[in-house]
Amino acid sequence: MHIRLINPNTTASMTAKIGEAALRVAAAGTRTSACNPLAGPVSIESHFDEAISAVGVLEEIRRGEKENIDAYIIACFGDPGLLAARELTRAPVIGIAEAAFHLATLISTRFSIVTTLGRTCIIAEHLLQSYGFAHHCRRVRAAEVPVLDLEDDGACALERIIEECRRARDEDGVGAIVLGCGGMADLTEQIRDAVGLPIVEGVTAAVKLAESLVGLGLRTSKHGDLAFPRPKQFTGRFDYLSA
Ligand code: 2AL
Repeated sequence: MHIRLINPNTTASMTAKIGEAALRVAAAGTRTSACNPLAGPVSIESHFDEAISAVGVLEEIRRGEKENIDAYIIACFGDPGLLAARELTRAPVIGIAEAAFHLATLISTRFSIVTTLGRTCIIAEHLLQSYGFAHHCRRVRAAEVPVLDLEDDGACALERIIEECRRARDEDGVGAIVLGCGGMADLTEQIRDAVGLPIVEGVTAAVKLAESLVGLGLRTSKHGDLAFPRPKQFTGRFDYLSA
């Protein structure tokens, strides 16, 4: 099976890191590949960034459909474009936030999220509400680390994330912590060792869920709202999407 990880931002070093994290947990016989859109924001840390990045995600799904991809992962914690992506393919499409939420509920009764900037907390809170996980999450916390600081060894990002995870452990009464950014995919073990709680990381969670769905022959339902979009004309610079 071939799992395609789509990093919705355009930072190639983060895409490579996401690809390496996927490779580390993929089963023998699972092929993984990682890509990012050519155009879009270098990091996603606002509603605006998310909206623009979603177009790039959908273009990557359309490209993947010519390559017989078996499952897609949207590797940004806002899961940008998730439902629209599901409309474009029969392959399972998994967002890293939803993957992490699902796995966290299986190993703890309550979890907290530690994400990047405070302004992105609302994005995770909206997802918890819309996915039905709000009661499982005690608190969404921010380490106040800009996303691209995760690409900069000198930025002390790891230390700040560990500090915030320790506060979650000591103050929130949670059994597990969910990491709130795809760019944290290489930090899981170090954070777990420093904090002493299970740390659920979305990229790796999504790979194992994708393998499960493909292995079980479960594909995106085309019955109802996730059916392929009705063919129609698109005008202007979206003309290439016209049927
Ligand atoms: C993210 C993420 O996962 N990738 C990105 O660019 N922004 N999410 C976040 N909360 O910072």
